[in-house]
Amino acid sequence: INSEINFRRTETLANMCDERARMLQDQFNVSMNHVHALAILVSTFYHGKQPPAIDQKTFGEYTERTSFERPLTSGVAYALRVRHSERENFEKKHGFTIKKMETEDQTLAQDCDPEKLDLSPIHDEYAPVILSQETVAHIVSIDMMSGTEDRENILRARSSGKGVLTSPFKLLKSNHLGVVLTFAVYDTHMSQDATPEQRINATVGYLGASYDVPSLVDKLLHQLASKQTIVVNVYDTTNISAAIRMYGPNETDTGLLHISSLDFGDPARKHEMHCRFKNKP
Ligand code: WA2
Repeated sequence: INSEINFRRTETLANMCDERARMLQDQFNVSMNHVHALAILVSTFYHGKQPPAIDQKTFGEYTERTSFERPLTSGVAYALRVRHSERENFEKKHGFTIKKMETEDQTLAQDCDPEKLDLSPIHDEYAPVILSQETVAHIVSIDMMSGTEDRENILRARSSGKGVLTSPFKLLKSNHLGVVLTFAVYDTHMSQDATPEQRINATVGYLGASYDVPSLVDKLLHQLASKQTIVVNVYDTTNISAAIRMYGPNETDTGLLHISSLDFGDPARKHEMHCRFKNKP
């Protein structure tokens, strides 16, 4: 009888965990498709029209009104590719200087001389944000290539033509770990078999979405009944020997554990969901 009970418990935990993992994965996939569609929108109406048919006001309104289509995202933004030779013209035209991304410590330290410190130093090229959803308005004018994770994402997105994900990192103006999803925008339609070099040359900008993982996964799990029965953790397991906890409490319990796989659509990143019962039998 005991082994029968244990068998049922194991099965229940597996079902609950798999259901939650599938929900999270599906919602992520849905929002990824809509971010992809936004990249095509920018390509069509910003780059495809002269002058551009989208400005900050239009982009802000449209992305706010369609945010229901991008569950789990905290905001979307568009960064333009700017060569160093174009920097002066760009800054004049847009009426702002290209800023570099700062860590919190730097932001606190720069109180003495804010103007100078946040200017982006000279590089071959930049990716300043020019359009944003209201929720991430604080990244407008910041060079996304000046942040390690954002830069890596931009380079991988433009050479692959695919949606790519960062590893978890602390997003600007957020106290949580999050991830950023990036799609490159090209100046011509790219065929499926375009080479990385052709893609890099045709790149005109980057459409990205940020995911504040803890608050958004919380929201998702709260929709389910019996939330009180199990403890859920989400990990980035890309580096197996150094998994990063993206969601949930420190795992101290040694009881029954079920691991469900999670596929967020970027083959370069691996994720897992770990579930445990809250109470011992
Ligand atoms: N968006 C929001 N908060 C952030 C962030 C980000 N990146 N990086 C750090 N905190 C415009 O890939 C292009 C969005 C980057 C896209």
